[in-house]
Amino acid sequence: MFAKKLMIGAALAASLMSSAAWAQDPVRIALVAKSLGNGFFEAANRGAEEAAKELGNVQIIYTGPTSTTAEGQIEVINALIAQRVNAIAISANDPDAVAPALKRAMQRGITVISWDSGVAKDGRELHLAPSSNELIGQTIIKLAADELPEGGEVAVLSATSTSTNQNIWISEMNKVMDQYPNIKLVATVYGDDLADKSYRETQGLLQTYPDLDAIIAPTSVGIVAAAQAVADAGKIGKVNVTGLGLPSEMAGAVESGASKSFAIWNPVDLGYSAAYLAYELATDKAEAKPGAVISIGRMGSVTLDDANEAAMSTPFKYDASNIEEFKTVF
Ligand code: RAM
Repeated sequence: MFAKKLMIGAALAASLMSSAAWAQDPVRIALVAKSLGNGFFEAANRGAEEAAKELGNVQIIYTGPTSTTAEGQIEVINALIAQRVNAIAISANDPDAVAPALKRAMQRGITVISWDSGVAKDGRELHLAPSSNELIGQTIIKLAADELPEGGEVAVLSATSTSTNQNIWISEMNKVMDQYPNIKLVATVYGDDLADKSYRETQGLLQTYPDLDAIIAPTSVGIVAAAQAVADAGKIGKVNVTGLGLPSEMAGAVESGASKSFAIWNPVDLGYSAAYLAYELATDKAEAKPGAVISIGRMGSVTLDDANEAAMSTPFKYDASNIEEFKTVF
């Protein structure tokens, strides 16, 4: 009898101890990049770490596939489900292909959000876009057009052909092309956010379109490679490379003149905001539903639209006048 009581007591103590230990377990948030080795996602990870420090008791697991494929991300997601993380915040290589794996994660109680590059609505609780898609689409063509007062030929060097964010931005850009009757969009090619493929695709554009005046690369990997290919082809001053890039990676291209200007939002702030949102949902401080106003800490708050989407801020233009100041920031 006594022994039995002792055993019950021990079991109770053990379960109390484990629940106390559970209470101290960190909230584990996986930040899933399109691929590893991309400076944009590394900057976002710095922001996520910043949010973790501010929130306390949060662990960021920065991960992603080695190349920008949905298959690679599905493997990563399955591993995160097995690790029983509390939240997954993903920038998707394909809006649909990763959705089934993410649905499985949600069924197991894992919070799932997308950020940067979205997941189909049923595969995530909310999506955080860096900025308004319309604004980004309008910005990238304006950057090219502003340097071509007489008009000219423009080509797009994108990331992967399934990338949610670039595809939306390009379609928003296409919607306003009639505002630029002198600008002819001659081609759209895909460098898959790989430096070497982006470089080769740029070489292909330069060969196929000898009169090309500008390349719009709405990808931080593509824009650097395109600027390099233009410089190597001796076409600085003839072909202007613009789009979206990191000041730290584009400083040389601005200095050489291969890129007159480009734009981007702050990727550190974006990673910070994504981690913050994942935390708010995972700890039940907020619920993802249309109209919800959710805190993003030092960045303020976001309000979810009917599709549970929100945008963080506006893109900022970088050129010779400010690149020195920002190249050490991100
Ligand atoms: C690349 C990625 C990312 C995009 C930036 C601008 O790093 O494609 O998704 O937001 O470029």
